[in-house]
Amino acid sequence: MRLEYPQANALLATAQRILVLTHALPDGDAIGSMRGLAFALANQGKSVICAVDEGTPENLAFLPGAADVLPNLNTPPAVDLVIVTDCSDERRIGKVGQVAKSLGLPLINLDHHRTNTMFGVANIVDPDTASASEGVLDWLEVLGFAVTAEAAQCLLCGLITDTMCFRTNSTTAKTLERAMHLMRAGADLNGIVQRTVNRIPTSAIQLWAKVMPTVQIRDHVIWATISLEAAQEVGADGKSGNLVSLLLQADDAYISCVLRELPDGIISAGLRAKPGFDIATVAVALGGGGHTLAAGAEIACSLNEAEARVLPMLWAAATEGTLLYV
Ligand SMILES: [Mn+2]
Repeated sequence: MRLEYPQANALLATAQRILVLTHALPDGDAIGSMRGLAFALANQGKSVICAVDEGTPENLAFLPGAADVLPNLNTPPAVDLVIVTDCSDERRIGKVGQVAKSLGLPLINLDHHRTNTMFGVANIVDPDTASASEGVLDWLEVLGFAVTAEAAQCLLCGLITDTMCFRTNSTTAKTLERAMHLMRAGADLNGIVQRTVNRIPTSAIQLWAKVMPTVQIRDHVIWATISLEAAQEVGADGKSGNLVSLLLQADDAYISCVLRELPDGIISAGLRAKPGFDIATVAVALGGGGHTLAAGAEIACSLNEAEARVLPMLWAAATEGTLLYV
C-alpha cells in the first residue's frame, strides 16, 4: 500500500487544469473512478478533461458525464496535472497515456491493483480497496471535498462492478460503508445494478453458444478458447460477457481461463481464481497484471501456443493453493 496524500494534495492545490485518464478497454471502475473524481474536482472550481482510448463504451453511457469523455488526445490539451485512475501500469493507459507522457507533466497514480508499478510522482495505491472508485472516495475525504450526486453515481458504479455486486472476496465492511455513503450522497444502487452486473450484450450470449464446445476442465483448471473466427461469426464487439467468471462457478474448478484471439497475432488471457489461489503471479510472469483472484495478460502467439504456455502455469498455481471454501 502507498498512500502519498501529502504529495498528491500539494500537486492538486497548485493545478487548475487537470487531465484525468484511465485504462484502455475501460470497465465500470475505470470510467466510474475517472468521472467520479472529475465531478468532484470540477465542483471545486477546477477545469477537468477526461479521456480514454475509444471513449466511454456503450454499456456505461448511462453514467453522468460519459459523453464528455474524449476518445483521443489528437489535439494535446492545455493542462498542468495528469491523474490516472484504476491503472496498474503506464502501458495500460494506451494512446492517451502516450500523449499525456509527452506533455512532461506531474502525474498522480490512483489505483488498487496489487501489481501497480507506482509510475506516478505521487502514488495513492491501496490494494485493500475493492475498487479504484473507493480510493477516489477516500482521497476526497482526506481532501475535504464534497461528493456530489453525480460523483457518487460514478463511484458507486465502480464499486458495484469491481465487486460484482459485493460478491468478490475484496468486499469488506468498509466497502459496504462506502457504498452506503455513496447511496446517501445520491447514487442509485439498483439503477447501476440493472445496467451493469445484471446485463450483458446479446452478442456475448451468442458467443457463449459458439465457444462452450471448447470448454475443458482438467486438474481443477477450466478453460475456453475464443478464436477470431468465432467472434466474427456473431459480430461480437469484443465483449465475452465475463465468460471467465462464469466458468469459475463450476464446482470442480479452482482457476478459470479464457484465451481470446485478437487481431495482429495477440492472445488475451483472462484469468480468475477462487479464494485460496493466486493467479496475479501467473499474469505478471506472462507480462500482464491484476489482482490475486482476477488478472490477465496479452501474449504474442497463436491460440495453441497460448494453451501450451499458460495451462501448465495454471495447473502449478492450482497445486500451490488450497481451496478456502470447500
Ligand atoms: Mn478497478
